[in-house]
Amino acid sequence: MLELRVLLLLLIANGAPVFARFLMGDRGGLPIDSGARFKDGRPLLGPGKTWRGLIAAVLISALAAPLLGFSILTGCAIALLAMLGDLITSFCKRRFNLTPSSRAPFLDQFLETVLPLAAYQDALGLSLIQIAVIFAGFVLVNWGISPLLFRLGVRKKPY
Ligand code: CTP
Ligand code: MG
Ligand code: K
Repeated sequence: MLELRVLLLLLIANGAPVFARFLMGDRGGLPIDSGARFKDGRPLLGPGKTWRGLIAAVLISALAAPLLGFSILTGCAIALLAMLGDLITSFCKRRFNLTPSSRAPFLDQFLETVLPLAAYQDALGLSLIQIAVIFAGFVLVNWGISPLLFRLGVRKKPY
């Protein structure tokens, strides 16, 4: 089922940075914004956006993609677009004065799923309804498993 395969790829791409931090710890994750601040004085992106997370997303998605019936290239591109969406989200959260790692329901999940889906809509043959279903599934899975991953020590926040 296409929707399920795409949903799994997006969960893997967006989950990879969290697992990379869990496995390797807080040290060693070089912030993408190098600690820079925007003209409003707040972090450009924040310390939660690291090169390690971005690289982990691309590498793990490249490995997972063929298992889900996608090419390695598609896996890399979907992961890169998901990470781009995630970075844009963090940039916007900081501009809205939301502190790093704060909870922003739906906003936290929106661009990291919808940006890659919109870019790959034609290539994957997805309808707008299917994109909405995948986004809803992504939000539901996050709500379902984030508290569990928090209790297991994988996530730093229960969301
Ligand atoms: N992460 C990372 N590199 C990335 C994205 C995420 O290392 N490019 C790791 C960080 O440890 C981050 C965690 O995954 O704290 C959870 O990611 P996310 O929820 O996207 O970031 P937040 O910490 O919540 O930051 P923000 O408020 O900017 O969304
Ligand atoms: Mg978060
Ligand atoms: K996010």
